[in-house]
Amino acid sequence: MSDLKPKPTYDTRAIAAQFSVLGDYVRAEVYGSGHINDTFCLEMNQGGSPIRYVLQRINHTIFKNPDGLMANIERVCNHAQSKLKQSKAPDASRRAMTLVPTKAGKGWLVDGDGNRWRCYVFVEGATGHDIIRNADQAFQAAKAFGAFQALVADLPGERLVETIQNFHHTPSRFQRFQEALKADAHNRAKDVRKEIEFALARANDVSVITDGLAKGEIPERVTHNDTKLNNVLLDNQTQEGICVIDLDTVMPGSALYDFGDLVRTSTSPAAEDEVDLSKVTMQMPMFEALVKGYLTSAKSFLTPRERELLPFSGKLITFEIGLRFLTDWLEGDVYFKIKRPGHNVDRLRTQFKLVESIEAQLPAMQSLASKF
Ligand code: ADP
Ligand code: GN1
Ligand code: MG
Repeated sequence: MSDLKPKPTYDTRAIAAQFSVLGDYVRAEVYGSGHINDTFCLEMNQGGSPIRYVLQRINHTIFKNPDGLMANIERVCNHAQSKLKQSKAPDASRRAMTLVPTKAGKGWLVDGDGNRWRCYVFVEGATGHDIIRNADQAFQAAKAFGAFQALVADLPGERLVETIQNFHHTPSRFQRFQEALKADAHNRAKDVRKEIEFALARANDVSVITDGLAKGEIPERVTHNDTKLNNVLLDNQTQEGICVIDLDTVMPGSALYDFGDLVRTSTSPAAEDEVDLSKVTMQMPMFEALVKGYLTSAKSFLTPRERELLPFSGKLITFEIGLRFLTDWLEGDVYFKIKRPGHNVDRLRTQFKLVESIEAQLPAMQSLASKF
């Protein structure tokens, strides 16, 4: 089983002092449940009132071009803010991420150790949920991610930088899995034999979306690429999907990657790392709410082929992320943050269980999706 690595510590007071934040430093606590970056909730005190910010260290082992990534994010945030201003949307400042500049006027900070830091305005009164509670949340999340795709569809300027090459290229993910299996560098394949068989049996599914993109049957769009439920903040009062966050992977992709990841994270009532697999199941009312919510924002631009593949995308993206957890287990837990030994095994099992559940219901999902 894996050894948990000691967590590095950072001088968040000194980091915060280099951003144009208001008030006096109170504390910065580790925040959220992301698997990739180091996120802190920074609390400042301005004349007795607390002001919060999100301070993040970008994981530059994973994001090898953090400056290109931040340049993408600056463009996306500026574009979103200016469109929101034009539309005179109520509560505009909570509807898109706002970067707080450094005192030197830059969009991000490079510290003495080469770490890249960014600071966002904290969107108050909203929550990123790890587990779906009801169909309205699924509707709201899908509507918000569809609206985000519509928002960035007319992003001016050059093609965005690909912050991780082949991020949703499922055939490449499958190949990497096969290589990790062949090497079995940590002698861990023996613990996941059944899951390895499950993965190998689905080799024929992996190229459906990438082939469609290559042949021009599926259009390339600017997509979010990490549309898990907790990457959209839902307003605590109204439950509206108020702000899409975690913009690291906003880059060229397919709308199906985004819809597929919504199916993965918003149809099952179980946590991604649930150990009781009997809880993992694709719930049709949640899927229906996702389709309705997504089409509310995306109906006008989706092509017939994209519409047709919405249910399948849920199966493929769930399989792909399961495959990535499996690969990370075989490679020694080097990518995703883990909180316990075997964490990646627990995660991959929920994903493959969900794939099974989707497979069993795919015809019904297809007939439902074709009705809207
Ligand atoms: P990761 O890439 O590691 O998933 P995220 O960018 O998703 O990191 O941030 C981690 C968590 O921090 C989110 O799940 C969310 O709860 C919180 N968060 C991030 N940005 C904001 C924000 N601007 N306002 C409020 N909460 C935020
Ligand atoms: C990671 O950053 P976070 O925790 O929102 C990962 C996604 C996976 C997800 C699985 C850059 O997302 O691709 O789908 O974990 N992000 C990256 O929960 O690899
Ligand atoms: Mg996240």
